[in-house]
Amino acid sequence: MTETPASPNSLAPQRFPVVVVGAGPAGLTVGCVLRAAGVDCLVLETGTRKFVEQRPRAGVIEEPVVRGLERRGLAGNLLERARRDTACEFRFDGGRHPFDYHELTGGHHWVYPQQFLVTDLVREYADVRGGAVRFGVRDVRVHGLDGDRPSVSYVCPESGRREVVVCDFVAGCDGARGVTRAAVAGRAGVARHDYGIGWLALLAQAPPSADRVLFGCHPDGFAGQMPRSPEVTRYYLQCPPGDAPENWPHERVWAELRRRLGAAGAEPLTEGPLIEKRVLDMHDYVTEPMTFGRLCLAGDAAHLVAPIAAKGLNLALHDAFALGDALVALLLRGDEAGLAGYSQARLRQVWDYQEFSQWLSELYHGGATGDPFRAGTALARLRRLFSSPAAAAAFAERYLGTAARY
Ligand code: RFL
Repeated sequence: MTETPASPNSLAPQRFPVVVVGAGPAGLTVGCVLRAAGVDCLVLETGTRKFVEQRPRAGVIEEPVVRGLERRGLAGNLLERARRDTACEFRFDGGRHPFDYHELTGGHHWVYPQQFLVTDLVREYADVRGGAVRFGVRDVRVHGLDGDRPSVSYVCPESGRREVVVCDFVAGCDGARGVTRAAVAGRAGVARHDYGIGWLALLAQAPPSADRVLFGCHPDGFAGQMPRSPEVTRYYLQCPPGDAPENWPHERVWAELRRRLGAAGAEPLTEGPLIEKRVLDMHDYVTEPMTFGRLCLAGDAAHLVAPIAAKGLNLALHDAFALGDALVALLLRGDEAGLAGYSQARLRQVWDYQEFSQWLSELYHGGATGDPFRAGTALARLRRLFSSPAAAAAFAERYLGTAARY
C-alpha cells in the first residue's frame, strides 16, 4: 500500500467524503451518482478535459447499461443520438452469415462513441451537478488506505505544489495504467491471460462499409468492422503481438480488410484515410478482491477485458453504478451491505465476461492458428450459431449482456 508522506510544501488538506481517481467512464459515473445524492466528491484526472472528451475507444453499449444510465439521468444525449444495432454479420468460408439477434431475442445494442459519453458525463458531473474536478493533475498518490482517514495527494498543475485531500473512501477508476491498481500490487491477487495475438485497431474517416458489425473469421486472421458514426468507422485486423503500426501502410490495411472481410455478394468496403492506427496486445486481467480497506477499484483499474467481446466499457459502467450506489447507501444511511458485497458481486459478472471473451476469441482466431484441429473446432463453433437455435440464443444473450443477474 502506498504510504508516501504528504510533502512539506502542501497546503492545509482539503476534505471530501470521496475522492475519485480518474475521469473516464467509470470515475465520472461514480461522481454523477454521488452528486445526485448530494454526496461531495473530488474527481482527479491526469489528462485535460479536452483529452478525455476526445479519446476514441469503445462504442458498443449494452441495453442494460443504457437503462442504468437512464435511471441515473445520464442517458439524455445517448438516447437521442445513438444508433440501435439489431444484427451483426459473420463472414467465413467466403460467405455472409447475418445474425439477427433482435429477431431472436427482441434485444439490441447501442452504438455511441465512448468520447461522446465521456463528454456527456463530464458536463453532467461538473457543469450540471456541480461536482469538483481537477484536470491535468500530476503524480497522484494514495495514502493510508487501511485506516479510516485515507488521503490522496497530487501535484497541482498551476502551482506545482503537492495538495492533499483527506477522505473517507477512494474510488480507484484510473484505468489499466493508473496508480490505484499499482497501490495494491503485491496484496491483490491478479489473474492474467494473454491471447498471444495482436489487433491493429484502426479508425477510418469513412462511413461504415455495412450498417452492422462485421466479424471476418479468415485463415489469414480476424478482421472486424464496427460502425461508430456516419463519418467514422472502426476496423480491426489481427496481427502479431508487438507488431508496429508502421508495418501497416494504408494500402496494406485496405488490402487485408478487403481479403478478410470479403464474401460473396458483399458490398465493397468504403475506404478512407486512417486517422488512428495502434496495435493492442490482447490480454485480460482480473484483480481480486476489488476493495482494499478504503480503496474500491472500478472499471479497467480492477479488470481488463480485451476488446474482443466489446465488454470493457460495459463492465466499467456496471461497476460504477454498483459502487456509486453502495457509497451513497453507506455515507447517507450507514448501510454497509452494498459496499461489503461490492467486490464479490461484481466479480461474478467480470468472470462471466472474461469467459465469453475467451470463447469468442477461439471462434474469431482459431481458423488462423495454422493448427488444423483448432481451425476445425472454430468452424464447428461458427456453424453451430447458424444451425442450433439454442446455441444462437446462448450467444445472443451473452453478446447483448442480458444473460443473467449477477
Ligand atoms: P479509462 O477509460 O481508461 O479511464 C481512466 C481515466 O483515468 C485517467 N488516469 C488517471 N487519473 C488520475 N491519476 C492517475 N494516476 C491516472 N492514470 C490514469 C486516464 O487519463 C483516464 O481518463 O477507464 P474506465 O473508466 O475504467 O473505462 C474503461 C473503458 O475505457 C474500456 O474498458 C473500454 O474502452 C474498452 N473497449 C471497449 N469496451 C466496450 O464495452 N465496448 C467496445 O466497443 C470497446 N471497444 C475498447 C474498445 C478499448 C479499446 N482500447 C483502446 C483498449 C476499443 C478499443 C480500441
